Amino acid sequence: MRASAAANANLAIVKYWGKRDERLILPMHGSISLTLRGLQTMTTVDFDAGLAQDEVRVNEEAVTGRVRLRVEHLLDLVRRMAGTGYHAAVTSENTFPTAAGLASSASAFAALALAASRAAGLRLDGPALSRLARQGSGSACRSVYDGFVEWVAGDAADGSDSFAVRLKPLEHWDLAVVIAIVATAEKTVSSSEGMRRSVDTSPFYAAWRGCAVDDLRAARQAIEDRDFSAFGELCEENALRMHATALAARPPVVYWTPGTLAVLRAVQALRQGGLEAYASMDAGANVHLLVQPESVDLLRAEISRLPEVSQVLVSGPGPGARLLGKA
Ligand code: 2P0
Repeated sequence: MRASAAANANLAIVKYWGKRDERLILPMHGSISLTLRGLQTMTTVDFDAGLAQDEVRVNEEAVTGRVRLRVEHLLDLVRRMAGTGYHAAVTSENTFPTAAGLASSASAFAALALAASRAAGLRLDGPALSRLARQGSGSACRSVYDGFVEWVAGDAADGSDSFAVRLKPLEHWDLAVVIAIVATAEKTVSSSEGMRRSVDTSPFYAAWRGCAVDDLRAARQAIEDRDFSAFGELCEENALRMHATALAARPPVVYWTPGTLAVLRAVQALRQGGLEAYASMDAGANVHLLVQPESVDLLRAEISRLPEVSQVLVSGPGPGARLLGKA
């Protein structure tokens, strides 16, 4: 009862920010993302009658606390579906560049959902796999698919209609994502806490939710048309509005560092000079830059020059969750 799977991180273009149900991880609104090439988690799950409890190791270290509880919760869901009581040994490795501060719960829980369900003998279809991954971490439901992906919020109380669908495969549009690393420390406010505070206390939350719904329609159209200017502008605006909503919470949720602003300013200046690139920040300080492939080298050189930037990575549309073979 053993299987291995891999999945990749994703960059939200229309961001998921706020839950309507914390236990089932149901979002307030839909979101759209791009699955990212190269930023990958590989996970092996082994259900073993000889284990007295679940064992979870990430990058060769035993995992404790909140992450471990979430992994156990996902394993419990799989055990219930498969009708087994066995505990599991889970080993997971990220191929993210070390110390880049980019660990992703999306790639981790998408890979875990696929490996655990297969190891338990289940063959879940796309929606069922995406629903399972969602219950580990919301954004993981999108990493089940390659390319351009939408998490449909759904409205059922049990979450049965809240899962991701693929809008377009990765071959649809050859975009590049340049990632500027400006901070490698763990963030002080988890995204779950940041969302909770934003929903409960930010006076801008209702406006954010309205923007997100409008942005979904515009993003689908920009993807369909491969309209880079429309897509990039929307991506940057959506990210800034999410952060504005979080900044207005009580106490405020501040993910940016001086390096974040340095990159934002540089991108604005480059745009004025004719290099079209657009910025996006998730619940952290690092900046993802959308750019067309022909401009990657120039953008990379310009961003690498900033003293606040410790590392620059280049990615683009990447694959969905996949099995690595059943041992
Ligand atoms: C997103 N983020 O759409 C948004 C944008 C961060 C900013 O999804 O609590 O780790 O596990 O559902 O998925 C990060 O939050 O949160 C996230 P949980 P998750 O990608």
